[in-house]
Order: sequence, then structure tokens, then C-alpha cells
Amino acid sequence: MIEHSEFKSGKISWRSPSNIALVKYWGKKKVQIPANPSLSMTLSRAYTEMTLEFWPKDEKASVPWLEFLFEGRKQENFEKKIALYLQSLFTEYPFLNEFTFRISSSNTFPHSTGIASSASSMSALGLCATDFLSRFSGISIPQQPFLQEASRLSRLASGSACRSVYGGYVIWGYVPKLTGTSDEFAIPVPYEVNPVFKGMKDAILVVSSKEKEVSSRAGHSLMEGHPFAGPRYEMAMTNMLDLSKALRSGDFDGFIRITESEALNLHALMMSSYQSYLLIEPNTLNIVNAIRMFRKETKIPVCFTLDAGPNVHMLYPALHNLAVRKWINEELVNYCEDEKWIDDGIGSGPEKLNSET
Ligand code: 2P0
Repeated sequence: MIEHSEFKSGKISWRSPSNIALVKYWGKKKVQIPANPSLSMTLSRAYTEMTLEFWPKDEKASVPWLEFLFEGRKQENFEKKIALYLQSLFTEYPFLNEFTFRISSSNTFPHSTGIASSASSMSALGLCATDFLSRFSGISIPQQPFLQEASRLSRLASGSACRSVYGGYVIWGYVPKLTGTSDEFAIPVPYEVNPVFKGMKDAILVVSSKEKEVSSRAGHSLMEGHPFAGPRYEMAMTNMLDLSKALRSGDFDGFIRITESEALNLHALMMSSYQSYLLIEPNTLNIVNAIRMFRKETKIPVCFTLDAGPNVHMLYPALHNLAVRKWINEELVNYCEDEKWIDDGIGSGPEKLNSET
């Protein structure tokens, strides 16, 4: 409990990026504990900017305790989700209940690209919340525990979000052979990544901008009782270790093999669950085939991964940017909705923006 005299109003702003999983999180246990560890690459240009404004409740007694605005407009569905999330933190952080909040958020990526925004938005929320809590708990949290707590709080809002609080390559989920890994929060990969993977590009090829057909909650629940669940979780662990080995040693062929296998596995799991979902579209496969052909013909190490939707994330070293961009504009845009694609790549993680009290 903090003294009322210490109550202040103010605002906190963070910018937080999206991430793309290479080893996929698909299936979870209670309180957002993953059924298997996942490994992601943090993006650079696809991010959310969020501002958390706060006042002591008695100063703003006439207004609701939480207001959420997305791109300047009130968003009731999201507001309810955030209210439930903040209320779930009241037991651990009771003084949260003594404030009124206004949260305003915007994304750099357009709505109509089918790019999932929960990783960037929920990590921005986790960072703002941790920043707020550290300010009012009276303890200044040093950098590393701060990010760990921000990752844990982001995880409680959305699993994939906990990986977005760090730049580069990130692991979430306990891996016995990798020091520091945890089911509760993500950490940057606990090893030195080979320079060949440091300038990775991600061309997001927008096959369809339609809303996702399956919510993430429904998606994860498809793994409960899935006939392939056991072997899938074992395979994810093997892929995690093999991908870590490839990232350390600079083995691009290994990276490609595991990344593409994980993407197709995710969709195979959705297709073969009790309630079946077919989220890839003909142009997803046209792009996948074109990537494999281009790789064979040019020896340029391009590969693909997929999220829970039809759009393709094409990964390649920045070194080949010119040749790959030329090919995207000549051929791959023909498979994209309105020739839309997003030129993104590996990023350095969230940034704190101005804040004031
Ligand atoms: C991932 N995805 O690892 C996987 C791969 C989609 C495909 O995590 O219920 O929004 O909020 O914990 O993180 C999407 O699910 O799910 C997801 P919740 P989330 O990125």
C-alpha cells in the first residue's frame, strides 16, 4: 500500500515491435505456460506505440477507471480485454486498483495486412505496466530484471508478446540444456549468434489481409487432445536445440530446414485437429514453391515461415537485399493482395519514449 501523498498523475510511453516465431508456440497449459519452448526473431518496423496515462482514482472519480483508445478511437472489445488483464494483476500489485488509466495505442503496420498485432501491443502494455509498477513500488528495477518482469507481464496478456521485449533472437520456455530459459518469461538466446544471422531481413508477403479465421485462444486449445500433441512437443524441443546449434555455428542450411519444417508443422497441426482449419491459400503455396525454386536456382539462402494465417514471412540475409527485392517486385508481388508486401527485418527491441509525471 502506498501513501496517498505519493500518488501522482503522469504518463509513460513505449514503442514495442512484433516478432516472428521460428520454432512455434502452439499449445499451452494454465496461466499462459507454453506446452513447448519457442524461438523468435524480433522485427524492426512492425511495432506498436503505447501511452499509459494515470491519475489517482479520487482525482478522476467521475470517469471510468480505464479507457482504451486505438488510433484515437475508443475500442470497447480491447478495452474489456485490457481491463480483465489489469484486474488479474490486482492481487499481486494491489495499488494498481487505486488509479484511473487511459491507454492510447497505435501501430505502424496497416490494419489491412493481416499482421497479428498482439505481440507488439501486448508487449507494449507489459512494458508500460512494468514501468508504472516499478515507479510506484518504490524500488527501481535494474535493466535485466525490469525486462524479465516486463516479459512475464506481457506473457500473461499474450504468450507470443513475452518474446518482443528483447531484440534479436529470443527464447521463451524452459529448455533443460539452455541456461536461464524459463516458462514464465522470455530471454535473449543465451549464446553468441553467428554473424551470418545478424542482418536478417523479413519480407512479409501479404497474401490476404482478411481477419484471422481462428483466434489464438481457439488455436492453442486445438492442441488439447490432438493426436499428434506428444510427438509435436518432442519435435519442438529437438528443433529448438538444433536451431540453436545452427544459429551458433552459422549453419544456414540447418536454419532453413528447421524454420520451414516448423512453419509447415504448425499448419499441419491445424489441418489435422478435431476441428480442422485450412489457413493457407493457393498463393501461399505459390510463394512457398517459388522460394524453394529461387533458392535452388540462385543459391541465395531465402526461406519462409508462416504465422497462423496465409501470409508468408520470407527470411534472407541483408547481403542479398538487392537481388531479392528485384525478384519480389518482378514475381512474388503477383501472388500478393494488391501487390502488398512489407519490407522488415531483425530489430533491436523496444524503446522507451517520453514520459512525465
Ligand atoms: C507463435 N502463434 O509462436 C505462434 C505461432 C501463432 C503461430 O503465439 O493465447 O497470440 O495470446 O497466448 O501468442 C499466437 O498466439 O496466443 C502465437 P495467446 P498468441 O508466435
